[in-house]
Amino acid sequence: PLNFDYRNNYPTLDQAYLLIDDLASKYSDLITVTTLGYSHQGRALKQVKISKNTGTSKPAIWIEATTHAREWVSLSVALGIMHNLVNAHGNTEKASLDLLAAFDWYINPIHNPDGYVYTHTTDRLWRKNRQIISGCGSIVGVDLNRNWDVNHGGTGSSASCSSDTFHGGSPFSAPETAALKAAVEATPNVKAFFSFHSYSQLILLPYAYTTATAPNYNVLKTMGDNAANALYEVSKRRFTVGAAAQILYAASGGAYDYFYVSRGIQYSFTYELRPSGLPYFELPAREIAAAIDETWASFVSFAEQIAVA
Ligand code: 0X9
Ligand code: ZN
Repeated sequence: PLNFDYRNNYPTLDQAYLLIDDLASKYSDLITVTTLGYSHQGRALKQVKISKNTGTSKPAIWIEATTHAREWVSLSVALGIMHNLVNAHGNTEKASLDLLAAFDWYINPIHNPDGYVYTHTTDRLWRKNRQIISGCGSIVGVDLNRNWDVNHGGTGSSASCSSDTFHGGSPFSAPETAALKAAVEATPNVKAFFSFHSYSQLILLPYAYTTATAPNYNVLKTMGDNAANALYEVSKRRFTVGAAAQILYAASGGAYDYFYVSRGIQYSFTYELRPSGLPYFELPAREIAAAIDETWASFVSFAEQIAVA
């Protein structure tokens, strides 16, 4: 069995995929790993389903991480969530809720494997995927968090190939977003969706694409505040909670807005994990464990609140 210490080291793509397969074979009664699609360069996009057979159908919660290649801690947190969900079969120390009795969990821990590999081999601060686009010459890459079909091409995204927020030629022109869209939409009864990014220490609520206030903003704000308080209890770190376009910046074509606006998923959130500022995307490996533990506390709080919402 693989012995990779994901709480203190950042894995390569191969190490992360081995770790996921290893966890799945160890908890084969709970975890099913499938391939939800393929990246531009042909890498598998892994889908991890965590589900306890209780003889009842449960609402689903979807999670995606590592959309932006350089945001390595988002993968670490996704790995931490998977481990924590299965290690105590969803009954965790802090949770009053049996997380596996309440929900089926679906995780795409590395939404952008091509970009992730590139950050390990060539450019630590690469953000987009590595897609070759007709009309862009030798300039590659689509910002996967601008490629979804929600005000595509609008505010906070760029039509320029060389931009880090290049939205791509059309919605779902990136194979990664098209595949995740299809996978989520093939999942029955999705109650919540979470995207994990870094950095800034924020819990973002809809909308990102407009500064308008979302219909259930007050409910989401209360949930987010409770989650941020749970996080604070663990690490004394403050995460700010609010609508993305109001507290960060407006950005069209994002995943969590898509599921909220276009698919009617009422509980849709984006985390911006630690740090709050410097050293930005390059969170030291010695902080991974703390990032996992604080995020987990807030995530459990979200799950408990969503279960009764
Ligand atoms: O710009 C993004 O896609 C996210 N920030 S990041 O630094 N991780 O790239 C924010 C996404 C949600 N918020 C907005 N779209 N405003
Ligand atoms: Zn990001």
